[in-house]
Amino acid sequence: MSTPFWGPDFDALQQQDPEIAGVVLNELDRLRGGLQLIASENLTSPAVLAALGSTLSNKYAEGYPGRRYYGGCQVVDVAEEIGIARTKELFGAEHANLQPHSGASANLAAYAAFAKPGDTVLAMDLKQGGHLTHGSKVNFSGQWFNAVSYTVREDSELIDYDQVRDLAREHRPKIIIAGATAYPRLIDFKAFREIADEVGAIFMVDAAHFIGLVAGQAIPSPVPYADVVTATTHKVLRGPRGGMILSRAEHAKALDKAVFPFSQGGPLMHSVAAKAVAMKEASTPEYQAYANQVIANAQALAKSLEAEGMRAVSGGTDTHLALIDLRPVGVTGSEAEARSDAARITLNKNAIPYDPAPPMKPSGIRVGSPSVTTQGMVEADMAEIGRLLARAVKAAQGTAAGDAELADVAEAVSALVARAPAYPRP
Ligand code: DSN
Repeated sequence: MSTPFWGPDFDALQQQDPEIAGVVLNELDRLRGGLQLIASENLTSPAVLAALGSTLSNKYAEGYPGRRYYGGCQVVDVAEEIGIARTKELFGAEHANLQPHSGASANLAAYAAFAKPGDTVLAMDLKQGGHLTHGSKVNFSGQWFNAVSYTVREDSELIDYDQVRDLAREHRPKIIIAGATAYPRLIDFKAFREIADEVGAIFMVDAAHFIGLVAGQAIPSPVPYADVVTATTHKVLRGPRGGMILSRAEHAKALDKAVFPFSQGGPLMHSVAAKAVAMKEASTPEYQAYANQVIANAQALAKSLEAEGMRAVSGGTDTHLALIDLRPVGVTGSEAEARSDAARITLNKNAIPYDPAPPMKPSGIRVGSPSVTTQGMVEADMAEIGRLLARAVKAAQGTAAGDAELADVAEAVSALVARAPAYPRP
């Protein structure tokens, strides 16, 4: 290496643009000063951040390694080749594409590879834990495709596989999608595969939420069952914000073409390189221990909230997130989100299955353990977080007593995060 590293230079940013430098510092302070319980977020490593903040951001590299539409790609090719090899190895996948800019872009490409506008797709209802790209009417998936939705059972709040089979037989979808954003339980990929085979559908798994748990071998993998697995790289997996696609070799060409040139132009090579770094990190025994701890922590948090009178949807969790029904404590999800925010606990309001309340004032919250587990928290910390969160949720914000309680909880949160800080100071 003859050239010195020319990476993130925070002094230069502070000198040239103090306003944006201030935003960057304020966000770091926010992360350090509170608890991040948003199930889809995590705290990436300094190594991932270094790759993201590198000159690889400059390079146009439309195409794929060795087959680019620009000169000068010989260096970034190496990053993508390493990233693809690591990803295939980590997930035992025959093919990997690291270029999707996001999970939504990965899903768009997967649809494009296997279906034409007007075709039928079968996926989980957004209101019951699915995703916008699983057929919502406000999204391309619901406008360009005939989207049919399956639900969870009202009694168990688990996916109704009998209903999935019935709908598949009735509608003969081109693609059947498994995967969700607010489903706390394991998904039976074998059952989905059998249904897809019976009706001749492509089986796609949107593993964005749980792919990091698969990487850490903490839950079963969809890769042996699915034709295509789409995912994000920034959730439990703890990589840069972005998407990826895994598939069987037979679908490689169609998927690569659906990413570029069909739905994207130049890949974000700094992000592709950062994804490669994340795959290396996720291949270690330390990461496997992390993934298992993520689940143990989510379970401890759900238990603690239940002890405080709330209800965990489906009775608990097998993953990194829990969906909490707040009706037993008489608080809406929006109130809980605002109160938690005031107590420096960040989470999101969320609809629960068969929610009688409107989407902007749903009955629940979604909590997740990826970020706090990265900070080194364990079950005992999660029990404490549960107690603090319950105090915040129940505090009557806007009254003197409620606001004092929230200030008190915020102080306790500060003390807790001081013991296990995010991005500890050197
Ligand atoms: N918006 C993400 C989440 O929070 O689950 C999914 O894309």
